[in-house]
Amino acid sequence: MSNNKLLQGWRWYGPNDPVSLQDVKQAGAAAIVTALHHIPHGAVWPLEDIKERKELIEKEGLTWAVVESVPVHEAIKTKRGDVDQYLENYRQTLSNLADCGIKTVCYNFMPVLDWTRTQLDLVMKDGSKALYFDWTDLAIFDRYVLQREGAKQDYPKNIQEKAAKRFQTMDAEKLEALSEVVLMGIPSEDPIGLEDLQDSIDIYKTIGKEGLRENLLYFLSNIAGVCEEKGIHMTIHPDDPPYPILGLPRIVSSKEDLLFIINQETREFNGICFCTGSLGAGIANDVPDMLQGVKHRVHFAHLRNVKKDKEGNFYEADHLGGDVNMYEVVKILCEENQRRREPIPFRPDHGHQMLDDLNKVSNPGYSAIGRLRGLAELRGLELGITGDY
Ligand code: DNO
Repeated sequence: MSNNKLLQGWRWYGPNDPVSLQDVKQAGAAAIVTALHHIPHGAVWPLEDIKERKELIEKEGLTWAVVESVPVHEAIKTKRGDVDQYLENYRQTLSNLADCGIKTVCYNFMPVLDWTRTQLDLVMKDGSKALYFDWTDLAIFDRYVLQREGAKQDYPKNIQEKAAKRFQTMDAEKLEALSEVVLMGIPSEDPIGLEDLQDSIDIYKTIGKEGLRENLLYFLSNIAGVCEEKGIHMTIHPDDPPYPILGLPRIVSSKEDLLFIINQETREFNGICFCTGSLGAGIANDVPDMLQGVKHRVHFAHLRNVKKDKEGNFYEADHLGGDVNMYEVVKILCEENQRRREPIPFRPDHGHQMLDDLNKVSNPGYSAIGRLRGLAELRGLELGITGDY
């Protein structure tokens, strides 16, 4: 047993992030979570670029604790003909990172879209703004903008009806704005259009859930060697939101999914990024119970909260304010942390746009002050639980 404190992380988008490293220090975080966003997806991250980023972080007295993310190219997710070249590149990137001492890596296996919301500025009672997901708006995008075949029957009747009605009230500008928000979660360096999205949807139709699971296991078995040799922990991020959307399959949405992944590939390197916000958006998900089930494989955590309504629409709530029992989650994490040699890194995930940040532009969910509040609350919660003053 040790007296580890959880490692307090902060996502930083690199030198172009409007939130500076000095801001991060003032927010009280110790460890940086970042990625080389300038490297095209699928390409090898050069050793030099990794070193340069690491030095930048260390010069400020911080450490680069987690990579979020090394993106998994669509060629791997769909196991395309040229998959082996992309796997080779991925292994090389992991090896380069490990040689620089960075050994915890986050990734996701969501087809095409990395995260999906329908509104970025839902106004809270206190005037702050939150990200929001609304099934009716997604149905409008799906049926009337994307015009996906079979879209209609993928939604419950009441949502179908509401979508048809609301659509009548939306002009071209409103539809365009909705479309922009939905497509924002596509992590591509080139803007992707509706036709590309439709093409991808067709490809995944033939792959299905089982096929996607197989492709994930293929990916894991192909990187296992370098991970084991260099002590790398891979952490898969859950689906956000944890439902199949736009006809795309999902494989990291439920407790069963998480258990499948760690039970099929049992080697220690194969871990989970436990994102309480993503999982918490699932109506059937009991988040503390899920954490109990997989905690031994949690190598990274995103702590954030959501408030759902009975249709399953949700907004991002205060870190200690939504449907996820954050006290239970942090308690389980703290207990697990005592069994570890290395502390488990977490970061306050997202935050409301509030105070001075309401007048600034930042990456959606990643303004400074809302996350600062989240981090402060989570640190206090941890201290209150452990009593380890
Ligand atoms: C959004 C994030 C995701 C996450 C990736 C991990 O705020 O949680 O973009 O970084 O899905 O690969």
